[in-house]
Amino acid sequence: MRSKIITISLGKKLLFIAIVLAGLSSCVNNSVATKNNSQAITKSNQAFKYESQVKYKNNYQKNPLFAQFIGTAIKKYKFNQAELDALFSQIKNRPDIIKLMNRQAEDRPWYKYKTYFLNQKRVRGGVRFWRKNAKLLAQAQEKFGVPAEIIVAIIGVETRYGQHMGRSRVLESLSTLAFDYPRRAKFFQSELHHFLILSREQKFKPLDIKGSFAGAMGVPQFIPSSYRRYSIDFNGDGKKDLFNSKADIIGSVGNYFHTFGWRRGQAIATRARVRGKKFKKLPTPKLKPYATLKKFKAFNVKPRYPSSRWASTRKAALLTLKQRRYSEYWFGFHNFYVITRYNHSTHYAMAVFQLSKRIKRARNKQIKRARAKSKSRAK
Ligand SMILES: [Ca+2]
Repeated sequence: MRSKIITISLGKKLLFIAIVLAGLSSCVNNSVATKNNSQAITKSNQAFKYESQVKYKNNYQKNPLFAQFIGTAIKKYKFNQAELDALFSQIKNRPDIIKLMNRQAEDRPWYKYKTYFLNQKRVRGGVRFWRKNAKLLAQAQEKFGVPAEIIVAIIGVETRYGQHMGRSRVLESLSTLAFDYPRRAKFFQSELHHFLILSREQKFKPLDIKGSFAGAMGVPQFIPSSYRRYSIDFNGDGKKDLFNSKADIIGSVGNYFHTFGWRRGQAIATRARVRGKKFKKLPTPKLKPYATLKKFKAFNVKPRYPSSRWASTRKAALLTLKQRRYSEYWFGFHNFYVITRYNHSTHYAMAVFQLSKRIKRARNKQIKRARAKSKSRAK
Protein backbone atom coordinates (compact mmCIF):
# COMPACT_ATOMS: atom_id res chain seq x y z
CA MET A 1 0.00 0.00 0.00
CA ARG A 2 1.18 3.50 -0.80
CA SER A 3 4.22 2.28 -2.60
CA LYS A 4 3.68 3.22 -6.19
CA ILE A 5 5.42 0.34 -7.86
CA ILE A 6 5.84 -2.86 -5.97
CA THR A 7 8.46 -4.33 -8.23
CA ILE A 8 11.20 -3.96 -5.67
CA SER A 9 9.56 -4.89 -2.41
CA LEU A 10 9.64 -8.59 -3.09
CA GLY A 11 10.37 -10.99 -0.34
CA LYS A 12 9.96 -14.52 0.88
CA LYS A 13 7.18 -15.47 3.16
CA LEU A 14 7.44 -13.86 6.56
CA LEU A 15 9.34 -15.92 9.04
CA PHE A 16 8.85 -15.51 12.70
CA ILE A 17 12.30 -16.07 14.09
CA ALA A 18 12.53 -15.88 17.80
CA ILE A 19 14.81 -13.07 18.80
CA VAL A 20 15.64 -12.18 22.35
CA LEU A 21 13.37 -9.40 23.26
CA ALA A 22 11.07 -8.73 26.10
CA GLY A 23 7.76 -7.97 24.40
CA LEU A 24 6.77 -4.37 24.39
CA SER A 25 3.44 -5.51 25.68
CA SER A 26 4.65 -5.14 29.25
CA CYS A 27 4.02 -1.44 29.46
CA VAL A 28 0.38 -0.70 29.67
CA ASN A 29 -0.88 2.53 28.28
CA ASN A 30 -2.28 4.32 31.28
CA SER A 31 -2.10 7.84 30.01
CA VAL A 32 -5.14 9.87 30.79
CA ALA A 33 -3.54 13.06 29.59
CA THR A 34 -5.22 16.28 30.52
CA LYS A 35 -4.52 19.37 28.49
CA ASN A 36 -2.11 20.65 31.12
CA ASN A 37 0.06 17.64 31.42
CA SER A 38 0.20 17.16 27.65
CA GLN A 39 1.69 20.65 27.46
CA ALA A 40 4.17 19.64 30.11
CA ILE A 41 4.99 16.59 28.01
CA THR A 42 5.74 18.71 24.95
CA LYS A 43 8.06 20.90 26.97
CA SER A 44 9.94 18.05 28.52
CA ASN A 45 10.27 16.39 25.09
CA GLN A 46 12.19 19.35 23.84
CA ALA A 47 14.45 19.04 26.83
CA PHE A 48 14.90 15.32 26.34
CA LYS A 49 18.41 14.33 25.48
CA TYR A 50 19.15 10.87 24.36
CA GLU A 51 21.59 9.22 26.71
CA SER A 52 22.25 5.53 26.68
CA GLN A 53 25.01 3.26 27.89
CA VAL A 54 24.16 0.74 25.21
CA LYS A 55 26.32 0.55 22.12
CA TYR A 56 24.28 1.03 18.96
CA LYS A 57 24.92 -0.65 15.60
CA ASN A 58 23.81 2.53 13.83
CA ASN A 59 24.43 6.27 14.15
CA TYR A 60 21.06 7.21 15.61
CA GLN A 61 22.37 8.08 19.06
CA LYS A 62 23.86 11.27 17.66
CA ASN A 63 20.80 12.17 15.62
CA PRO A 64 18.63 14.92 17.18
CA LEU A 65 15.54 13.58 15.36
CA PHE A 66 16.07 10.26 17.06
CA ALA A 67 16.42 11.84 20.51
CA GLN A 68 13.18 13.69 19.97
CA PHE A 69 11.45 10.56 18.72
CA ILE A 70 12.54 8.54 21.75
CA GLY A 71 11.44 11.38 24.03
CA THR A 72 7.94 11.26 22.60
CA ALA A 73 7.83 7.46 22.73
CA ILE A 74 8.66 7.57 26.42
CA LYS A 75 6.60 10.53 27.56
CA LYS A 76 3.58 10.28 25.35
CA TYR A 77 3.34 6.58 24.56
CA LYS A 78 4.77 5.21 27.82
CA PHE A 79 7.60 3.11 26.47
CA ASN A 80 10.70 2.81 28.58
CA GLN A 81 14.22 3.60 27.56
CA ALA A 82 15.72 0.20 28.25
CA GLU A 83 13.17 -1.44 25.95
CA LEU A 84 13.75 1.10 23.22
CA ASP A 85 17.52 0.67 23.56
CA ALA A 86 17.10 -3.08 23.25
CA LEU A 87 15.29 -2.52 20.00
CA PHE A 88 17.00 0.38 18.31
CA SER A 89 20.56 -0.62 19.21
CA GLN A 90 20.18 -3.78 17.14
CA ILE A 91 19.13 -2.33 13.83
CA LYS A 92 21.29 -1.11 10.96
CA ASN A 93 21.15 1.97 8.79
CA ARG A 94 19.73 1.19 5.36
CA PRO A 95 20.96 3.74 2.80
CA ASP A 96 19.72 1.41 0.03
CA ILE A 97 16.15 2.23 1.10
CA ILE A 98 16.66 5.94 0.48
CA LYS A 99 17.80 5.07 -3.04
CA LEU A 100 14.71 2.93 -3.62
CA MET A 101 12.44 5.70 -2.36
CA ASN A 102 13.97 8.19 -4.77
CA ARG A 103 13.79 5.83 -7.72
CA GLN A 104 10.15 5.07 -6.95
CA ALA A 105 9.18 8.68 -7.65
CA GLU A 106 9.56 8.17 -11.39
CA ASP A 107 6.23 7.33 -12.92
CA ARG A 108 6.30 4.91 -15.80
CA PRO A 109 3.75 5.42 -18.61
CA TRP A 110 0.63 3.28 -18.38
CA TYR A 111 1.55 0.94 -21.24
CA LYS A 112 4.69 -0.08 -19.37
CA TYR A 113 3.17 -0.04 -15.89
CA LYS A 114 0.23 -2.27 -16.78
CA THR A 115 2.25 -5.17 -18.16
CA TYR A 116 3.55 -5.88 -14.68
CA PHE A 117 0.07 -6.32 -13.19
CA LEU A 118 -2.22 -7.20 -16.08
CA ASN A 119 -0.94 -10.55 -17.20
CA GLN A 120 -2.12 -14.14 -17.31
CA LYS A 121 -0.08 -15.20 -14.32
CA ARG A 122 -1.67 -12.65 -12.05
CA VAL A 123 -5.14 -13.40 -13.41
CA ARG A 124 -4.69 -17.13 -12.79
CA GLY A 125 -3.38 -16.43 -9.28
CA GLY A 126 -6.49 -14.38 -8.61
CA VAL A 127 -8.83 -17.11 -9.80
CA ARG A 128 -7.04 -19.58 -7.53
CA PHE A 129 -7.12 -17.22 -4.53
CA TRP A 130 -10.84 -16.63 -5.08
CA ARG A 131 -11.62 -20.35 -5.33
CA LYS A 132 -9.73 -21.08 -2.12
CA ASN A 133 -11.31 -18.21 -0.17
CA ALA A 134 -14.73 -17.99 -1.80
CA LYS A 135 -16.69 -18.07 1.44
CA LEU A 136 -14.68 -15.34 3.17
CA LEU A 137 -14.78 -13.16 0.08
CA ALA A 138 -18.55 -13.55 -0.17
CA GLN A 139 -18.89 -12.62 3.52
CA ALA A 140 -16.74 -9.52 3.10
CA GLN A 141 -18.63 -8.48 -0.03
CA GLU A 142 -21.93 -8.89 1.78
CA LYS A 143 -20.78 -6.96 4.84
CA PHE A 144 -18.87 -4.08 3.22
CA GLY A 145 -20.42 -3.90 -0.24
CA VAL A 146 -17.02 -4.17 -1.89
CA PRO A 147 -17.00 -6.68 -4.80
CA ALA A 148 -14.98 -9.82 -4.14
CA GLU A 149 -12.99 -9.27 -7.34
CA ILE A 150 -11.77 -5.88 -6.10
CA ILE A 151 -10.52 -7.39 -2.83
CA VAL A 152 -8.80 -10.18 -4.79
CA ALA A 153 -7.22 -7.72 -7.24
CA ILE A 154 -5.84 -5.51 -4.43
CA ILE A 155 -4.20 -8.52 -2.83
CA GLY A 156 -2.88 -9.58 -6.24
CA VAL A 157 -1.37 -6.19 -7.04
CA GLU A 158 0.06 -5.65 -3.57
CA THR A 159 1.79 -8.97 -2.90
CA ARG A 160 0.86 -11.42 -5.65
CA TYR A 161 -1.66 -13.04 -3.33
CA GLY A 162 0.66 -13.06 -0.34
CA GLN A 163 3.73 -14.45 -2.06
CA HIS A 164 5.82 -11.29 -1.74
CA MET A 165 5.21 -9.43 1.48
CA GLY A 166 8.60 -7.75 1.50
CA ARG A 167 11.77 -8.76 3.27
CA SER A 168 12.89 -5.57 4.95
CA ARG A 169 12.75 -5.39 8.69
CA VAL A 170 10.01 -2.84 9.23
CA LEU A 171 11.84 -1.37 12.21
CA GLU A 172 14.89 -0.77 10.03
CA SER A 173 13.10 0.65 7.03
CA LEU A 174 10.91 2.96 9.05
CA SER A 175 13.86 4.14 11.15
CA THR A 176 15.89 4.89 8.05
CA LEU A 177 13.01 6.90 6.60
CA ALA A 178 12.24 8.59 9.92
CA PHE A 179 15.78 9.73 10.69
CA ASP A 180 17.73 9.77 7.40
CA TYR A 181 15.13 10.93 4.89
CA PRO A 182 14.34 14.58 5.72
CA ARG A 183 11.77 15.02 2.94
CA ARG A 184 9.27 12.76 4.68
CA ALA A 185 10.80 12.41 8.14
CA LYS A 186 7.71 13.61 9.97
CA PHE A 187 5.41 11.15 8.25
CA PHE A 188 7.72 8.21 8.88
CA GLN A 189 8.40 9.16 12.50
CA SER A 190 4.67 9.02 13.03
CA GLU A 191 4.53 5.63 11.27
CA LEU A 192 7.37 4.39 13.46
CA HIS A 193 5.51 5.43 16.61
CA HIS A 194 2.45 3.63 15.23
CA PHE A 195 4.60 0.59 14.57
CA LEU A 196 5.81 0.45 18.17
CA ILE A 197 2.29 0.81 19.50
CA LEU A 198 0.95 -1.72 16.98
CA SER A 199 3.59 -4.20 18.14
CA ARG A 200 2.51 -3.67 21.73
CA GLU A 201 -1.17 -4.03 20.85
CA GLN A 202 -0.80 -7.11 18.66
CA LYS A 203 2.05 -8.65 20.70
CA PHE A 204 4.42 -8.60 17.73
CA LYS A 205 8.14 -8.93 18.22
CA PRO A 206 9.10 -5.72 16.42
CA LEU A 207 12.48 -7.00 15.23
CA ASP A 208 10.85 -9.97 13.53
CA ILE A 209 8.29 -8.10 11.48
CA LYS A 210 9.17 -7.74 7.82
CA GLY A 211 7.57 -5.73 5.07
CA SER A 212 8.21 -3.47 2.10
CA PHE A 213 11.04 -0.96 2.17
CA ALA A 214 8.44 1.70 2.98
CA GLY A 215 7.10 -0.19 5.99
CA ALA A 216 3.98 -1.76 4.47
CA MET A 217 3.08 -5.07 6.08
CA GLY A 218 1.30 -8.30 5.46
CA VAL A 219 -0.66 -9.65 2.51
CA PRO A 220 -2.56 -6.37 1.92
CA GLN A 221 0.53 -4.22 2.73
CA PHE A 222 -0.88 -1.91 5.40
CA ILE A 223 1.40 0.76 6.81
CA PRO A 224 1.36 0.83 10.63
CA SER A 225 -1.17 3.65 11.04
CA SER A 226 -3.55 1.91 8.59
CA TYR A 227 -2.96 -1.42 10.30
CA ARG A 228 -4.08 0.14 13.57
CA ARG A 229 -7.00 2.11 12.13
CA TYR A 230 -8.48 -0.05 9.40
CA SER A 231 -7.55 -3.68 9.92
CA ILE A 232 -10.16 -5.86 11.56
CA ASP A 233 -10.37 -9.18 13.34
CA PHE A 234 -12.66 -10.86 10.83
CA ASN A 235 -12.44 -14.37 12.30
CA GLY A 236 -12.96 -13.25 15.88
CA ASP A 237 -9.87 -14.87 17.42
CA GLY A 238 -8.88 -11.65 19.20
CA LYS A 239 -5.96 -10.84 16.87
CA LYS A 240 -5.68 -8.70 13.76
CA ASP A 241 -3.34 -10.84 11.72
CA LEU A 242 -2.63 -9.52 8.23
CA PHE A 243 0.23 -11.97 7.74
CA ASN A 244 -1.47 -15.32 8.20
CA SER A 245 -5.22 -15.02 8.62
CA LYS A 246 -7.07 -15.06 5.29
CA ALA A 247 -10.20 -13.88 7.11
CA ASP A 248 -8.50 -10.85 8.66
CA ILE A 249 -6.73 -10.02 5.39
CA ILE A 250 -9.89 -10.14 3.27
CA GLY A 251 -12.05 -8.45 5.89
CA SER A 252 -9.53 -5.67 6.40
CA VAL A 253 -9.35 -4.77 2.70
CA GLY A 254 -13.17 -4.66 2.63
CA ASN A 255 -13.26 -2.55 5.77
CA TYR A 256 -10.64 -0.17 4.39
CA PHE A 257 -12.73 0.65 1.33
CA HIS A 258 -15.94 0.73 3.34
CA THR A 259 -14.36 3.31 5.68
CA PHE A 260 -13.32 5.43 2.70
CA GLY A 261 -16.90 5.52 1.42
CA TRP A 262 -17.25 2.68 -1.11
CA ARG A 263 -20.73 2.77 -2.65
CA ARG A 264 -22.26 -0.66 -2.94
CA GLY A 265 -23.25 -1.69 -6.46
CA GLN A 266 -21.92 1.44 -8.17
CA ALA A 267 -19.75 1.53 -11.25
CA ILE A 268 -16.01 2.15 -10.91
CA ALA A 269 -14.88 3.45 -14.31
CA THR A 270 -15.77 3.34 -17.98
CA ARG A 271 -14.04 4.29 -21.23
CA ALA A 272 -14.62 7.81 -22.52
CA ARG A 273 -14.71 9.07 -26.10
CA VAL A 274 -13.15 12.45 -26.68
CA ARG A 275 -13.78 14.52 -29.82
CA GLY A 276 -11.72 17.53 -30.81
CA LYS A 277 -9.66 19.67 -28.49
CA LYS A 278 -12.41 21.35 -26.55
CA PHE A 279 -11.93 19.00 -23.57
CA LYS A 280 -8.61 20.71 -22.88
CA LYS A 281 -10.60 23.65 -21.55
CA LEU A 282 -12.06 21.46 -18.77
CA PRO A 283 -10.86 22.10 -15.21
CA THR A 284 -7.47 20.58 -14.34
CA PRO A 285 -8.01 16.85 -13.88
CA LYS A 286 -8.06 15.47 -10.35
CA LEU A 287 -8.57 11.99 -8.99
CA LYS A 288 -11.77 13.02 -7.26
CA PRO A 289 -14.82 13.29 -9.56
CA TYR A 290 -15.07 16.96 -10.44
CA ALA A 291 -17.73 17.34 -13.14
CA THR A 292 -21.02 15.75 -14.18
CA LEU A 293 -21.34 13.70 -17.35
CA LYS A 294 -23.60 16.48 -18.61
CA LYS A 295 -20.79 18.96 -18.26
CA PHE A 296 -18.32 16.61 -19.93
CA LYS A 297 -20.74 16.22 -22.81
CA ALA A 298 -20.66 19.99 -23.33
CA PHE A 299 -16.91 19.58 -23.85
CA ASN A 300 -17.39 16.70 -26.33
CA VAL A 301 -16.46 13.95 -23.87
CA LYS A 302 -18.94 11.07 -23.59
CA PRO A 303 -19.03 7.48 -22.34
CA ARG A 304 -17.77 5.24 -25.12
CA TYR A 305 -20.35 2.57 -24.40
CA PRO A 306 -23.74 4.22 -23.93
CA SER A 307 -25.73 2.72 -21.10
CA SER A 308 -28.71 3.65 -19.00
CA ARG A 309 -26.38 3.37 -16.02
CA TRP A 310 -24.68 6.63 -16.90
CA ALA A 311 -27.04 9.29 -15.57
CA SER A 312 -26.11 12.75 -16.79
CA THR A 313 -25.92 13.99 -13.19
CA ARG A 314 -23.28 11.40 -12.30
CA LYS A 315 -19.94 12.93 -11.42
CA ALA A 316 -16.67 11.67 -12.84
CA ALA A 317 -13.01 12.49 -13.24
CA LEU A 318 -11.46 12.33 -16.71
CA LEU A 319 -8.43 10.06 -16.71
CA THR A 320 -5.75 9.93 -19.39
CA LEU A 321 -3.70 6.80 -19.89
CA LYS A 322 -0.70 6.88 -22.19
CA GLN A 323 -0.62 4.00 -24.62
CA ARG A 324 2.40 3.66 -26.83
CA ARG A 325 0.96 5.65 -29.75
CA TYR A 326 -2.16 7.33 -28.43
CA SER A 327 -3.93 8.42 -25.27
CA GLU A 328 -6.78 6.44 -23.83
CA TYR A 329 -9.51 8.27 -21.91
CA TRP A 330 -11.62 7.01 -19.04
CA PHE A 331 -14.23 8.30 -16.67
CA GLY A 332 -13.34 7.46 -13.08
CA PHE A 333 -16.35 7.49 -10.77
CA HIS A 334 -16.55 7.79 -7.01
CA ASN A 335 -15.53 4.18 -6.37
CA PHE A 336 -12.47 4.63 -8.57
CA TYR A 337 -11.49 7.51 -6.32
CA VAL A 338 -11.98 5.23 -3.31
CA ILE A 339 -9.48 2.75 -4.79
CA THR A 340 -6.94 5.58 -5.02
CA ARG A 341 -7.22 5.97 -1.23
CA TYR A 342 -5.25 2.72 -1.04
CA ASN A 343 -2.52 4.21 -3.19
CA HIS A 344 -2.85 7.73 -4.57
CA SER A 345 -2.21 6.89 -8.19
CA THR A 346 -4.38 6.63 -11.31
CA HIS A 347 -2.22 3.83 -12.65
CA TYR A 348 -2.52 1.86 -9.46
CA ALA A 349 -6.31 2.13 -9.29
CA MET A 350 -6.70 1.36 -13.00
CA ALA A 351 -4.50 -1.73 -12.67
CA VAL A 352 -6.63 -2.93 -9.75
CA PHE A 353 -9.85 -2.24 -11.66
CA GLN A 354 -8.79 -3.95 -14.89
CA LEU A 355 -7.23 -6.88 -13.09
CA SER A 356 -10.47 -7.34 -11.11
CA LYS A 357 -12.46 -7.49 -14.37
CA ARG A 358 -10.16 -10.07 -15.89
CA ILE A 359 -10.15 -12.21 -12.77
CA LYS A 360 -13.93 -12.16 -12.61
CA ARG A 361 -14.26 -13.12 -16.27
CA ALA A 362 -11.79 -15.97 -15.87
CA ARG A 363 -13.52 -17.21 -12.74
CA ASN A 364 -16.94 -17.17 -14.38
CA LYS A 365 -15.52 -19.18 -17.29
CA GLN A 366 -14.05 -21.69 -14.89
CA ILE A 367 -17.34 -22.07 -13.01
CA LYS A 368 -19.19 -22.57 -16.32
CA ARG A 369 -16.72 -25.23 -17.44
CA ALA A 370 -16.99 -27.04 -14.11
CA ARG A 371 -20.80 -27.04 -14.37
CA ALA A 372 -20.74 -28.35 -17.91
CA LYS A 373 -18.34 -31.08 -16.85
CA SER A 374 -20.43 -32.24 -13.92
CA LYS A 375 -23.54 -32.18 -16.13
CA SER A 376 -21.96 -34.35 -18.77
CA ARG A 377 -20.74 -36.71 -16.06
CA ALA A 378 -24.27 -36.95 -14.66
CA LYS A 379 -25.54 -38.13 -18.06
CA1 LIG B 1 -8.20 -12.54 13.66
